[in-house]
Amino acid sequence: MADSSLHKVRLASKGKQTAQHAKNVGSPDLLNALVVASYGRHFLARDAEGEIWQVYGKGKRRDVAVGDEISILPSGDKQAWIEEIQTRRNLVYRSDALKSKMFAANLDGVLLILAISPPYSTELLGRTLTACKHADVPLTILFNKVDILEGDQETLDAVEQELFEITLGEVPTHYISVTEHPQETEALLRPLLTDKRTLILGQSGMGKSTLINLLIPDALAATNEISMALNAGKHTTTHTQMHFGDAGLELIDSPGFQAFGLHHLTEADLLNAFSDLRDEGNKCRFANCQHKREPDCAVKNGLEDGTLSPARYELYQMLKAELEEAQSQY
Ligand SMILES: Nc1nc2c(ncn2[C@@H]2O[C@H](COP(=O)(O)OP(=O)(O)OP(=O)(O)O)[C@@H](O)[C@H]2O)c(=O)[nH]1
Ligand SMILES: [Mg+2]
Ligand SMILES: [Zn+2]
Repeated sequence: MADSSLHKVRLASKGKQTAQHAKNVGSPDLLNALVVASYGRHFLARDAEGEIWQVYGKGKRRDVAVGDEISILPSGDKQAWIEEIQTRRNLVYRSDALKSKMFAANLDGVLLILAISPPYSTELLGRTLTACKHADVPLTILFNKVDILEGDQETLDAVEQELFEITLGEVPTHYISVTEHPQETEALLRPLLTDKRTLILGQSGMGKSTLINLLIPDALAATNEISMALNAGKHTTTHTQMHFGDAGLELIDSPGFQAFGLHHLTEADLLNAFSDLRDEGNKCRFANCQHKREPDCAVKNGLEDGTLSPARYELYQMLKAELEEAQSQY
């Protein structure tokens, strides 16, 4: 049986954040606020009274993510400067060409939405596994649009097999149809998401916004209002935004083209997410074995005798090559 470390997630840090509910005692002019939307250069933040501020940072204070707790200094009509960013309990990055940029912080979980159409990417799955492992955030997979596969048990079985293989069966995976079975979807997800802050991730068209609108009916109106104001069109999400529902439900919608950035990881970090390969690799004859053509390679042997997953091996080699490429640029 493979290492189950993917599942060992830190639970101690869960629970409500209360910092933003109090006025900043040290400096009477400062307000505590929560970053609820990111437009790249500027951000929206919500204060304890629920007022929304357009906030800007200078220098390092420009590096904020949705979910950050910040102190703001009002500068005018609902505009404010970011004065301080509170320590984060976790942070995930998105990638932008060769750089990783801050994406979302202080998360209780990530929900990755996959579907058969448009076809899901195992690469995004591999990245998400690695990023969640590194940030110590629990991951759940939702395979959406099962209605499309009605009567095609063979494809559904193949999908289940592939997802199980890549996740080593250690990531809770649910098969749903948001549009055709909304009640079942809601009954499944409400208990999982209540009183939690969850980043919803997935390629464009997987159904992220549809799901958020099912769980938080006001979300659509709010999103459309902002999209119209920015002339960005209605159906595709163009920025990262947090939506608030009943019972402490917080869902972060994000544009589908975002991939998790992993350029900040070291090779050891990557191996932590592929601990099955790391553990087997420790048995290779050469300490620096690349698991390609070396003799007495325990990884190659494991792939041949079926104890290791070829799909995971390929993902690992791809991400490793990418890290090496990124590191050679600095
Ligand atoms: N057949 C089927 N279609 C669905 C289901 N869920 C969502 N869709 C459709 O998939 C399309 C894309 O849904 P969105 O919610 O906009 O997808 P998204 O993931 O937010 O996409 P981006 O904002 O571009 O990242 C819409 O036309 C939805 O109606 C489902 O369960 N079954
Ligand atoms: Mg969307
Ligand atoms: Zn080897």
